[in-house]
Amino acid sequence: MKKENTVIVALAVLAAMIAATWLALVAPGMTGNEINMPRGVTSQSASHFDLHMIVLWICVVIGIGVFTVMFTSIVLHRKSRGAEPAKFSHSTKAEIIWTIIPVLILVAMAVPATTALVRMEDSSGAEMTIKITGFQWRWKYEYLDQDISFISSLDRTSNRARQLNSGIAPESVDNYLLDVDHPLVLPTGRKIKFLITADDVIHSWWVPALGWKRDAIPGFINEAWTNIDVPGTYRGQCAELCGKDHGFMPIVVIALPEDEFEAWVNEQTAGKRQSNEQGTAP
Ligand SMILES: [Cu+2]
Repeated sequence: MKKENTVIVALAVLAAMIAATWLALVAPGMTGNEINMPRGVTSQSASHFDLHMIVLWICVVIGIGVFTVMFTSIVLHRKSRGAEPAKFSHSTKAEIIWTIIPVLILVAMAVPATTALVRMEDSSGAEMTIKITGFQWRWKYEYLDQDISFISSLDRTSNRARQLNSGIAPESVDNYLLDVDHPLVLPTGRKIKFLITADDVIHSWWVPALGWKRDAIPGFINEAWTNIDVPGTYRGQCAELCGKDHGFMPIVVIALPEDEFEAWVNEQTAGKRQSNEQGTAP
């Protein structure tokens, strides 16, 4: 086998691998058909995205290297070209190399991963706390510092449209199955701690833009936190199969700037104060 041939085939395979990777990972982003995970709107989601990209590119480089060697070998050292297989069965040197290199790669990836994980678990210094309880098939939100609580269920329009023979085309409903009657309203720029639990079966509270999901387990309280950077409406769903209406318990988070959030809190508590003064239940 001529050495130049090996180099030419290896370069051709390498170019094909890089082109395929570019088409799969980079090109979709340029055409707006991104297949990557979203960057989210919190510092946590940004660090998870960066971590994901670091690991992805490490895997891509390894994949390109491995497939280049593999396809080059398949093409150049095939039986029809008269290639003779090597006769050795063990190589201590090769075994040491293919053990040490992956270990080093794994250790290098574990450092940023562990840092992100430790940060994710650290809800200290939170400025407000919200208790989230999953029910079949709705969410209850309790603002422990503001004395506000409400149940958030699938919005009426989606709920009507989803009924058998409703006569309402799901396509005609805005945010079909992704809207709720009472969204969770949160302030931006504030560290918010969540206490997540469930009342009946296991649910999972998941809003992709926040960068994490947490199981809601009866009898357990799971902690999580967020600090939203960008005001907006963020949607999510229950992410743990929890029964027949699992697909009908969406989550909507509305992130408001600090002053608008305070106004919302005042509005909620004013209604409560008024009904207390009138001697009626809130
Ligand atoms: Cu569920």
